[in-house]
Amino acid sequence: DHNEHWWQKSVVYQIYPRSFMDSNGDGIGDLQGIISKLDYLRNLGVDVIWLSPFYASPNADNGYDISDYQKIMEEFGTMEDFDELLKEAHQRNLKIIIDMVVNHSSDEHEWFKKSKAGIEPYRNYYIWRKGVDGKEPNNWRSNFSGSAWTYSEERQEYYLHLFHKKQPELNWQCAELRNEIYRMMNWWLDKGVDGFRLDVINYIGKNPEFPDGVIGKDGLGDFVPYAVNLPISHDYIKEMNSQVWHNREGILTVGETPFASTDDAVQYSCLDNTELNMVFQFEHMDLDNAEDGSKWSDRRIPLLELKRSFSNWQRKLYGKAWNSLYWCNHDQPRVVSRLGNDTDTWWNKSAKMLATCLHFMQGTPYVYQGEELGMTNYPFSDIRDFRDVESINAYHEYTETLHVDSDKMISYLRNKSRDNARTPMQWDETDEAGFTTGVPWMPVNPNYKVINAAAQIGDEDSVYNYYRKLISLRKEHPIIVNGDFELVGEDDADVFVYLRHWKDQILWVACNFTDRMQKIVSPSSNHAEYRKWHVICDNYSPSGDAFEKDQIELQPYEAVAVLGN
Ligand code: TEU
Ligand code: CA
Repeated sequence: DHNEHWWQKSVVYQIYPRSFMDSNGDGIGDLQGIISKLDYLRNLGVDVIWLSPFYASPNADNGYDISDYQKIMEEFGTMEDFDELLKEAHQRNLKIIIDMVVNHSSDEHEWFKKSKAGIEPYRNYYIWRKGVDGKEPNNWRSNFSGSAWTYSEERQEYYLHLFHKKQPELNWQCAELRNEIYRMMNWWLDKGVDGFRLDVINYIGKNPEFPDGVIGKDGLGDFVPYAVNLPISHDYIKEMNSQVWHNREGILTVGETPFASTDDAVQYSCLDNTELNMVFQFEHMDLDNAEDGSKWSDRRIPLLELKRSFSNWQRKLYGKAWNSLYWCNHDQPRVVSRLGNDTDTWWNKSAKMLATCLHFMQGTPYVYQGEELGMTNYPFSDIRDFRDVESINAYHEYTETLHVDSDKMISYLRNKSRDNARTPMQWDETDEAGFTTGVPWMPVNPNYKVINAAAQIGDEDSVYNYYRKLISLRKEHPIIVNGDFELVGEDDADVFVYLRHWKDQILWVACNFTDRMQKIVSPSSNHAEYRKWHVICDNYSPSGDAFEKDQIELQPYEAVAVLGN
């Protein structure tokens, strides 16, 4: 009655190579560094590795600006290193999916240089427009601040870039370009990679009229209605599916889709397998945005809104499409700081609680490097501490143009900056957390002597071993993969409780998001039809206990999962 796919039962681990492990002391993580940690990942129990970009790049956006899709970034190693990584991973039963950034390339890609020079067929590979009255073709704002158009003296036209000006948008209307991309993707699959994470894949189709967008506080306009989730993007994705992986076995595809609604996602990740296997949606990650929708704020996500959002996604996709589950990636602050409590007292418990809350929902869980150790946000205090172009540009725009107080802006960045995710992985308590023998490209979080892998692997009570347990429970209980979802107590602003049902089983999950005790009603009192209840996971006790009480008191940040049948 159900047809499970391997990727529905899998857990994916994301590696941001620059910050994972440095093998040669230059302060930059690399492919040999990753190879040296494959046994660590095997032990954690994950099935798939997602590698953030490792291709040739001038690094305006840490590799999300690719200058050659078939070359390895020199700092990361060689193609031989990549082949070795793939082989070593496969020997350990780990699959590798690679990050495909094909909405844009680097301006240093040969295609762009030739396009700029007007050479066929490249002329039309990017989105070029004449200016209007000596100004930009329209009012669109780039995601990294300022206009989304930059003028080329050489071509005497503007090109579109929804991100950095060194990330020109590729023109998906151009069939030669599309075929060139499919050829390149097939080349990687022929090499043996197991699939793709597709960067902003819902941005590839643009409205050819390029209308002005609604103006915000910076005087620039919003491109989203004209460049995100357009119907034509579905056509391109369907074409990519049929040209690249449709006739291959064992491939996993996940599309990064900011601003996707549940309806959009039902199309992108429909179980009919004509587009992608799953998406990364952003709704739950955008709940702490400022009032005007912009990213920069010092707010926290209200639990009621978080519950409403998850519940909506769990229910709308059920039986139709597939979602990914994530708290963290290289663009997001650390979840234990964001939604938990990273003080010494509650750090361990709240990191486990958040993991529990996410991992018992339906979808494919993603673990971002260091999340399994409960790594925290960085104590940023000065703009010079930041490396990320998004943060640095936003700081200048907010303090210089919008006249936001600089301390205020630093507090926004401390809350939301992508650099929180990019500090080096904390391997052990030696200098630079064992990440490098040299000077790391970005400072190590000063808490590495307490929070590190070496300290956690042998400690039964560690966040790491709790993640191991969650990952193995998913393999043990099909209800976690297949069950439907019911939110319990939607108006409770302190505790997140939900039920999953599957065949003759029920799974009850309760998570206390506060540092206070919380009284709640036990599932056994409302669901007498199930006779036997037992705890399969609890961050306060080793579990296995029978479970019959009517009223339960959850400890601060307690999370408990109970199976009934
Ligand atoms: O991210 C897409 C994206 O929209 C992000 O810029 C996101 O909005 C932002 O990080 C949150 O403020 C992808 C990649 O994941 C990101 O690292 C790249 O910078 C971006 O695309 C451009 O390639
Ligand atoms: Ca290195």
